[in-house]
Amino acid sequence: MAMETTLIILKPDAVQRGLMGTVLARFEAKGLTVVGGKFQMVPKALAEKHYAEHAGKPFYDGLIQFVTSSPVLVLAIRGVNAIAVCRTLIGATNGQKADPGTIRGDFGMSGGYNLIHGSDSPESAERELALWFNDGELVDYEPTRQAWVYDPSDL
Ligand code: D4T
Repeated sequence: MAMETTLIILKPDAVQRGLMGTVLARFEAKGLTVVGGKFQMVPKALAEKHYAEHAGKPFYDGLIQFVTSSPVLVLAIRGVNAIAVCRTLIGATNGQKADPGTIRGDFGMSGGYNLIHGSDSPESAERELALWFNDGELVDYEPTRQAWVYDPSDL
């Protein structure tokens, strides 16, 4: 099993709705580790690079407007299979369809204002972490609780 790092963004609606702590608590309670974080406005060029695969789609312009409209909390989160585990915690794209118990299922009612982004593959995680974090900004450390999160054979 692979120790992975994934890129998570708490989007403007999560920040404006005061859900940063609630959402971050879910990742921490799961046993995942925050290894990077920054609170920022998103430059338009960065939003366009991040969402390049959606350029030209009907929702693209609104998506760029939304993510650049208000601050976001950008996180790098690490754990065994963290990319898939975080996607499971996040839930389906549209909050109305996302399962209860997921972040979008519990807090969201929209497809566009869907609270949170999580990398969808190892390739996306590598690309997105390099986009949002500079060299040296991720902190390599092992939380003391890790010994009680994983069976040694998981690692
Ligand atoms: P992200 O990438 O933000 O983690 O979301 P998803 O992985 O769940 O969804 P996605 O890549 O298909 O969409 C990216 C982003 O675009 C918004 N969106 C998407 C939208 O506003 N309308 C739409 O119809 C779709 C498909 C929401 C997330």
